[in-house]
Amino acid sequence: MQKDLYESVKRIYGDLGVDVEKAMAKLDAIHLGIHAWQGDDVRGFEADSFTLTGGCMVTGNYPGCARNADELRKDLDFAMKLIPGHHRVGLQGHQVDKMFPGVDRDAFTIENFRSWLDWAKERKIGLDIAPAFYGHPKLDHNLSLSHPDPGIREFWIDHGIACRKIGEQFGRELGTPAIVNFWMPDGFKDTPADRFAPRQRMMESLDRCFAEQISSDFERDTVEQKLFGIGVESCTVGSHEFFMLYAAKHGKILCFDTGHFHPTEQIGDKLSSIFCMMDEIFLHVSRGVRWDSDHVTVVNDDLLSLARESVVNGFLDKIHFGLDYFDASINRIAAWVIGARNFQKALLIALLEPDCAQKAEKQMDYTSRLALQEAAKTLPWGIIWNEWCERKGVPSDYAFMSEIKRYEKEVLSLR
Ligand code: RNT
Ligand code: ZN
Repeated sequence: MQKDLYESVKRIYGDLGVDVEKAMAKLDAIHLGIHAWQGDDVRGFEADSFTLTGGCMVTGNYPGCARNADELRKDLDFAMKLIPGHHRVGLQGHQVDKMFPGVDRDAFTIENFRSWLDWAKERKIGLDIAPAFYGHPKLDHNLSLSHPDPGIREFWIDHGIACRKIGEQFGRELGTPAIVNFWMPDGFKDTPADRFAPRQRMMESLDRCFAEQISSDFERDTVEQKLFGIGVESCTVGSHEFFMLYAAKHGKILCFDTGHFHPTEQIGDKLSSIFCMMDEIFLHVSRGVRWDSDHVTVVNDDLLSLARESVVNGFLDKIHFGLDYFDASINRIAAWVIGARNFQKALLIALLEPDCAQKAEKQMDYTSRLALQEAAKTLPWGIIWNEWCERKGVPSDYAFMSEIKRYEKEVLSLR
């Protein structure tokens, strides 16, 4: 049945000049960065477990949260069996698998992350890491790298440096450079009297974090902007302008979190501007809902436009795709799987787009362009998606939940 459907749909696309085999091969080559922090509610595994701060919030109390790095790896292994393709894993700087007495985040080394490295090596996957500038008592008045107290800044600068070195080691041993993503929650609930001084301090602190040159063969620094967070409504120190210019000036990679802009802003629209002047970006693929930036991605217009702009303009090899959302009100493994597969679907839809609307546009025939853009919406891409899942040996959209339910019963519910 699926085979017959596939052959017919292949012909439908073929008539429109679309090679479905090529589209699937391109999708094969896209490696997502699966964000480990969906599995532990961004708690990390330090000796003291601090509450999540910094304007991020994980709501929900679904049973089965990973309580240590072993459980988290087990969950990731399971989730990755249900996500077609070969992917990387992104860690937060407090998702250690080992703590040493008296060693805090400012002095973490690869020894705190050794079994992550062994795990990744065995599976031949890349690892990324992001310093965790939140969920720790040293985040004071919601300020880290921009704090007026040099002692507090020092602690966080050292954490940034520590994560870069851990990333370098990941890159060296895994043969693929680690992305080390800098996002700081620094900001103000109410109107600050001085917006300039914190930004200057943040800039100086970042310069210190990045002072040591690390080969880009092993480690890549990315900087992530944000508009606002919960409790940080009036001013974020690391705003979009701040980080866009910082990245451009210092040759860093800009990270766009798709939930970090005004709700009506389309991130897809930004890519073609950025790539006129930059060569590479990192994406935190997420879904903003009103004031919150971190919902599980669904196939909505924002996601479709982001995927389309990445594919149609030929930007795929310039973008590192990472996921970033956390929901504790549903099964956490399902959250990973649903969100990752949704982004892959959006990419596939883009890879299957016929070029007739573009041709109409070149003729200045905007009426036909609109008709053809709408026509593309009813193309039977779902059949190609099912075919790809089957070829990759993963269950279809209607089948993966039963596997997750089984794991929930056998593993998660016993935690
Ligand atoms: C927060 C940023 C950041 C975090 C992670 C947990 O709004 O998006 O990337 O999600 O550091
Ligand atoms: Zn993010």
